[in-house]
Amino acid sequence: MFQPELETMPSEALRALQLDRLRTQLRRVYDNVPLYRRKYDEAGFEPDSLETLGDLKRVPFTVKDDLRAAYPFGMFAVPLRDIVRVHSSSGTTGQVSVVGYTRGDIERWSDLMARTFACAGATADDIVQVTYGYGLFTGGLGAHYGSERLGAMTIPVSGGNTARQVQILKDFGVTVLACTPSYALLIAETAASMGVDIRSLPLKVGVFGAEPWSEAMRSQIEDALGITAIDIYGLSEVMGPGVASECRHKQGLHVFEDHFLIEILDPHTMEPVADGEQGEVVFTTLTKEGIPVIRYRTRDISRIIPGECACGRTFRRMERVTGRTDDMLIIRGVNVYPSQIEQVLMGIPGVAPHYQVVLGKRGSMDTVEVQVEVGPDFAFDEIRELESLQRKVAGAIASSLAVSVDVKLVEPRAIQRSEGKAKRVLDLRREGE
Ligand code: DLL
Repeated sequence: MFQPELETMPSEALRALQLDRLRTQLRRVYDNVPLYRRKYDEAGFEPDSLETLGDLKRVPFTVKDDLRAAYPFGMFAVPLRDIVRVHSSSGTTGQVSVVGYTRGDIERWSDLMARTFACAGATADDIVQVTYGYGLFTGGLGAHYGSERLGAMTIPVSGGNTARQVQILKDFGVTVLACTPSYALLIAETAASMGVDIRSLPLKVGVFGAEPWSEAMRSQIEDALGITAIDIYGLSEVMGPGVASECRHKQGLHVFEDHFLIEILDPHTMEPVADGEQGEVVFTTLTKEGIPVIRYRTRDISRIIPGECACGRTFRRMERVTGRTDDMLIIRGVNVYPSQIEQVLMGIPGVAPHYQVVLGKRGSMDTVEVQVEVGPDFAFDEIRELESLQRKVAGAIASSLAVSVDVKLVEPRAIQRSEGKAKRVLDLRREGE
């Protein structure tokens, strides 16, 4: 562990620390950010009136539109001269949100990312290839500072140029790879086409996140690269990567609760769900100075995994994020996340781990087509085999998810590869796409 005294804190002490930090944080946002002052005044919420963590339910939410409306710096809680860095959310639609970090924020973020690498089993002896994009995206620089803080040798490759990624992995004897899970698969695929046996390299662990991925995808990646794959989670508005991380037990992601308060709420009623139930993840930052967020609605769906973890960390664990409320497909009334489709696809022999869900329209009817690549050894011109596999895929989706979708098998490499976050849903119903 990178900070064992904090990571194993008894839960009573942790709750007391959280309450203390929360009270300070509420006072700071009320005094320094007009949006919070206005919201709290309107709701009749007096920041100093918070006496227990349970009182949090009286505090108004913060949503992505608040950050967008405040573009670029309107929600910063410190003067701009105290901000030493900005990043932005990847925002595929509309205005991006800009987040600012004080020197103290960068310090804490570095510690939390060092914790993340340590959670994955990395130490100062490791050689870390950072393949998350450097730039406004939080992935690259976040991982970079954490890896350096841990004392590991850090290679700032950033994303792209996959052949060079493979060359560096091999030549530098890289032991830890940090990138999106979909890019890890592309690296494996590229290595194979270059004649590099990636499984025999010193690479032993992957620190993967920034997009939803299924347990079945994890097995595929672990198998293709010959490594242990660890899920890491975070979001720009809350800090970037380093909000939660799996440990070597891979039984959910420890939320770094000394810095972030997690709530799981029913996305319709916004009431807490019962322990262990799924809901929308809502975070409150407890130590951020540049742009604290209070009860920020992430739209990510997860649940708290009850019980203790064998690693000894006392921070509660959230389950891997299945998807975002805005990625959820409603297929003939059934709610489905692309990652659930992925989980089914990955269990079918002959199918490759590359897929896309294409939404279209036939007349006034919405259509859903799952396009998935066949494996490299599949005889694509054998019509009968193709049809049989197609039926098998459609049948597996129907029986696991209770929805019927059109399935289209496509040739190897027909699905566009991604060097960052994979685009799993292609919506042709919208104009301009
Ligand atoms: O993706 C931060 C990050 C970088 C996390 C590198 C992990 C590794 P954003 O670009 O703001 O920040 O996107 C945040 O990505 O709300 C989730 O929907 C999704 N996401 C992030 N990590 C995971 C994960 C970074 N492990 C949004 N599993 C979040 C599923 C994830 N979804």
